[in-house]
Amino acid sequence: MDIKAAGWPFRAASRPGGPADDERTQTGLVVKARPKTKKPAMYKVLLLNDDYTPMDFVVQVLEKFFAKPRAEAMRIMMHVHRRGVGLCGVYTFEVAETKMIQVMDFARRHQHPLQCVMEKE
Ligand code: TYC
Repeated sequence: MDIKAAGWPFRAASRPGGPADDERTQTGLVVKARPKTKKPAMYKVLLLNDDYTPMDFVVQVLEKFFAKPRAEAMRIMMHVHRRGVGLCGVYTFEVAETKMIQVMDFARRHQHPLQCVMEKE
C-alpha cells in the first residue's frame, strides 16, 4: 500500500497510534496500542556580546563546545559582536544546560566576562 492509500497526511485522530488505534482489553480497559512518544522541549543556547572577551576566544568556544567549523564560528562570533546576541545551537534541556555551564566555566577560568544563556524555544 502506498503512503496516500494508507491515509497520509494523517489527521491527529486517525494517525497510527492515535485514539482510533486504542485497544480494549478483556476487562474493558482501553489501552494505547503503542506507547505514547512526545518530542522533547528544545532549548536555544545563546552567546551574549561584551566589550572585553577577545574575538578569537569566542571563536575557540564555538569550535570547542558547539563543534562549529572555523568559518561558521567566525560568522556567529561577528553576528554576536554586531547584534549583541547569537545562536550557538538548539538542544534538549540537559545538553543545553551542560554546554552553557561548560562555556561559562571555560570563560571564567580564562578570566573573560563572556556570558552564555539558554532559552526555551
Ligand atoms: N565584542 C568583543 C570584542 O570586541 C568580541 C565578542 C564577540 C565578545 C562575541 C563576546 O559573545 C561575544 N572583543
